[in-house]
Amino acid sequence: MTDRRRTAVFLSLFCLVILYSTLASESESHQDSGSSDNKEECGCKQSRNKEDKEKNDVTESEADDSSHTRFYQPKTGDTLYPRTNQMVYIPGGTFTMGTDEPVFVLDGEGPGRQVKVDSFYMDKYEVSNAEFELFVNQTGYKTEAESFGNSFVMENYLSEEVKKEITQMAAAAPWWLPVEGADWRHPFGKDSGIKDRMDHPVLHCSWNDAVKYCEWAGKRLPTEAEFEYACRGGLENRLFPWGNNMMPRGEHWMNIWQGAFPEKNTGEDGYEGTAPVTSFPEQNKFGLKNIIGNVWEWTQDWWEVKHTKDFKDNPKGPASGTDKVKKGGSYQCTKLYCYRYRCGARSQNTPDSSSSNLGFRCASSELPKYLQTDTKDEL
Ligand SMILES: [Ca+2]
Ligand SMILES: [Ca+2]
Repeated sequence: MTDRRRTAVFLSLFCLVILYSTLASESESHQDSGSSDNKEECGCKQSRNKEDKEKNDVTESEADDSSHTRFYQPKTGDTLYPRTNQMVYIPGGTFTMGTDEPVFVLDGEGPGRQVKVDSFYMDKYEVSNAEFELFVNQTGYKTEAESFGNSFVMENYLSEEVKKEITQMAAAAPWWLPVEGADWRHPFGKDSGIKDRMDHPVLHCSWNDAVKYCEWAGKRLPTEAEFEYACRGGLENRLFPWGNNMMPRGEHWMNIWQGAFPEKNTGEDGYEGTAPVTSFPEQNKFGLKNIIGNVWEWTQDWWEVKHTKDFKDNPKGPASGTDKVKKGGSYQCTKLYCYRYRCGARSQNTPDSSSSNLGFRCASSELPKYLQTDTKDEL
């Protein structure tokens, strides 16, 4: 147990303007091509167990095209909160997974390779506290963070009282702290709660917890290929689900970090922490929300970084490993630190690890009966 819980870290005057712009661009490109090592600086790799290319060809208008979206509304039943367990239909196809222009080479973002994915269903939203509470109330499930008695939280979100009790930290990412009593009901330590954040994504769920929840919901975790296919929304070689412009029409379409990380989060996108799972526009034609940003999301696959360009049919990743793949980046990611709120980006954690910026959503090959409009089944 001790070993498993090891804390594992951006015309002369005219010519001058052009020259400056070029230098700035090269500087930015140099920063982007930095090593994978700065992932710890947003906590992307941190776990309990171990310590641009923005092009002008904006295609965000396609994100308004919801004609391909088939939306499934569950029965509401006697729940205290509006249900957010709806699924959308993702028609199968072949796409370019990964990229030949990796930002973080050591993450295994490349090469771009042709991958076929069968049609499937995907949760429209990240799993919320309200949905997870239904699961716990029905099953009595205890999460791994609750069993361990602690989980990782970024220092900025802790009260002074909680910070006083911290006795250890990870050298590579000192702003990530193992907090006693942090779990899904107490996301920022024992003096915090979820009463006012029932529509926010559930936090501090390990991969193992996520699997149990999805099983209860008659679903499963998406494979990495399914997640990336759903994220890309039918667009080829784009950074974001809607295209390459980080702020389409000058608007924020995802919950990330604005300001100098980790000192200052200006919250210009409306949220310094997590956002409700229903917030922000649908990010692509599949109707998915927060598929990038807000919280990282677990996938089924074991982590590996070496990929071939060989065609793959519904890949499920390696047969075994030590870490699981997570996708989408989080509210703690900035471009200079953890530029991983891109569909082709990826990171990893051990399956028993949990933190305050990691959640999940479920997928399914078949639509659960209780989500079908012609049934009275409820969940
Ligand atoms: Ca934000
Ligand atoms: Ca997300």
